[in-house]
Amino acid sequence: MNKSIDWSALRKDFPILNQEVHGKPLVYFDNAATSQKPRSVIDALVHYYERDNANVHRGIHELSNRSTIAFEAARTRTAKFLNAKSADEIIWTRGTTEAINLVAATWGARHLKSGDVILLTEVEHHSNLVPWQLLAQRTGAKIAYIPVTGDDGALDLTKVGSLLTSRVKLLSMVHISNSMGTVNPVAELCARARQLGIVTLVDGAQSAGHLPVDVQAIGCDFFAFSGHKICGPTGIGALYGRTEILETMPPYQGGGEMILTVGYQKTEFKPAPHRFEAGTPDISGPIGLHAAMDYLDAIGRENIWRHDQELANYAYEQLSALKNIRLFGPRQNRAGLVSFLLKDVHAHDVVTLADQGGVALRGGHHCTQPLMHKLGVESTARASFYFYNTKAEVDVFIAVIKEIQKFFAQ
Ligand code: 7TS
Repeated sequence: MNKSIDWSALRKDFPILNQEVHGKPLVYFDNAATSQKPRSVIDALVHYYERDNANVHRGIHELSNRSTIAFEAARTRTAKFLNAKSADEIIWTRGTTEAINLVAATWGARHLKSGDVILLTEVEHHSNLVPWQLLAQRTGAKIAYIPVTGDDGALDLTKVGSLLTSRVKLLSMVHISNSMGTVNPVAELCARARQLGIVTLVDGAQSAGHLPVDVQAIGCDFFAFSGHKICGPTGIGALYGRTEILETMPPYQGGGEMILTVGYQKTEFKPAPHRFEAGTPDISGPIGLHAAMDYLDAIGRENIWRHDQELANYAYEQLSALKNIRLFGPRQNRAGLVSFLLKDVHAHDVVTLADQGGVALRGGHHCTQPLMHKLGVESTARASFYFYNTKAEVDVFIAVIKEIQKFFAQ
């Protein structure tokens, strides 16, 4: 599909974008941290609380029925969003972090033992590192890493063959790096892992709302994402798990909702996905997320991806024309963000001064501390884009960066 879209007109759907910060029009370039929410998502939440609010799966009164229908419709919508085979492959979580922790706690507890290897990459977010380190401590498993080649944030694929040994039980990797903007070849890596019977997890926190995602085409066993990064509410996300593999996994937490029958000594659990969802869930979250997915797909994620890349390339080209700047991430096929350091200026100073110009950036290690250390830096400054951002905003950002350089050159 190649429709032409009036991107700046979409901005009207986002009430928050229409404001000034420190007397300057807000330029929101912290979308990798969280995205803004369109009116339709806000309205879906208000509608739910004003008309339908009730607990799900237990009442047989009208409001409970409405809530349950909307809650499960969101699950079906999520399956479609990821092209999963069935809604039963979608487990609600608080976000990407909890989704990965769920896999570590349940699949990991069942299938990993001492001496097994968990293969990760050196560009992972802490949420795809720490749960595996905790699991490795509990089980005696080891962690190995596909190395990064350098500032370009690319994986050294020449090392993959020797790393995929018979000891490896799981390959877990990020789809799009939040600190570099690299797009990893996840389908190729999943295919290689699958040939060896290795289970795969893709961290889709930065990809799900930015490009079309097809979990069957990627060929992963698990895929995790967060609703708040794709125009949905905070506190809701999902784990996709292939049915065959979910069936092998014990429950996550115990409590109401996830059981078939309970005795004083023994409990029989529901099948997936309900087995993994104990207690009253976040109900408004999936409903808001449903509205967000409808909103994104009305634009078309292939169009969003093209727009993201255009902005990132435009920003990257202008930043590379500056002196005394170190740029991170790939030149080609860059996701919608730029990551950089100005010589002799701390990333936090860049962010603080940019904020005075109305531009919201992020500075720090971006929860990728090991990667920062490997590249010999403490932090970078990052501008991350979404479809409601414009080239005119990138121009403001570049002007602000030039001002900051001038200020520090004095
Ligand atoms: N994985 C990646 C690649 C991420 O970018 C993030 C959040 C997470 C996992 C965790 O997602 P959560 O919703 O469970 O917190 N990334 C960022 C960021 O880049 N700045 O703030 C959060």
